[in-house]
Amino acid sequence: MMKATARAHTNIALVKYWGKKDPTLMLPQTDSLSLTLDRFYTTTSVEFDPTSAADQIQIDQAPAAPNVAQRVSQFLDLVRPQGCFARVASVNNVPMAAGLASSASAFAALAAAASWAQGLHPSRTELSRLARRGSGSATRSIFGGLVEWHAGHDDQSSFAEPIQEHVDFGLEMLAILLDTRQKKIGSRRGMQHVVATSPYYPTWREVVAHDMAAMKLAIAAQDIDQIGHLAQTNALRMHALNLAADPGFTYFNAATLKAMETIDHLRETGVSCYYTMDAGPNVKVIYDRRDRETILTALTPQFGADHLVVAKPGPGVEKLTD
Ligand code: 2P0
Repeated sequence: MMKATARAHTNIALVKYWGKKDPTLMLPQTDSLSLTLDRFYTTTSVEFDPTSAADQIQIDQAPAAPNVAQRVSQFLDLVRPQGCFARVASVNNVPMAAGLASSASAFAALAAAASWAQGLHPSRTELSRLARRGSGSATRSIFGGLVEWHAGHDDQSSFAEPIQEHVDFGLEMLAILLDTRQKKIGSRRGMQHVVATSPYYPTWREVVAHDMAAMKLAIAAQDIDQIGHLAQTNALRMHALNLAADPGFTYFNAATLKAMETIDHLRETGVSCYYTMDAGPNVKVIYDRRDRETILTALTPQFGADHLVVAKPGPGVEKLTD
């Protein structure tokens, strides 16, 4: 039976990946560092069928769009047994309309399921390198907790490894789900445009080198205030690259700016909380779990309880039994 099912959780970067140096091998310009979350994940089954004439790819119980199916098939070409097509069924567990659906959990789960379905036993480092070929951020979703992706210089040297797989202090993240109707520039296109046209790109590389070192020190010290401060500054500098591109663009909308202002204000009143944003308008809040109720109480009147999702550090990729 050439079938396996894998589950992988999404991750949010505290030091962002934003640019490739090799789009074919998917080598990033810089290292990055993330937190894997328990709340958002993808479950994917892969079954190789020697009698099948084409890949069949289902996402959330519907046939995948042609461009998505092509991306999955091209990824499977890296690992499939010679000339053998696959049935793929993938389900995303993310809150409705969250805009948090992530290629990170999707390609991490696909890399594992496609390998395990053939009876292969790759190391997690090998799985991380394989997941990278599907989507950069998937490199990190093979592991749980706090994870570092080494940029590397070739296929062999670009992989993630855990810094602290079981986070033993109070670090937590809360997603503020905002209006996701805004037309979005895909990450791949956004970062490529920034590398090509943003005059701040050389400075960004220096920023990341500094932030990686400082973030690892803050994690070792379990200093959530410093982790949050570094993550917020790093996120703002990533988004500054976009504003400074030619033409400039942004993932923020009015609600994003309002949420940023609310978090900054809450912090000024003495609650340690910080924000980070990715390739979309949603805002993620970084804080110590002991402040969770205070923060939820402060945010609920403005955003509504339905739009606030608490996430804890989550696990690495897992094999599910069918
Ligand atoms: C990150 N993001 O480090 C950054 C921060 C979004 C903003 O990685 O082209 O879907 O597949 O490598 O991984 C999102 O980009 O892009 C991302 P590809 P990916 O999490």
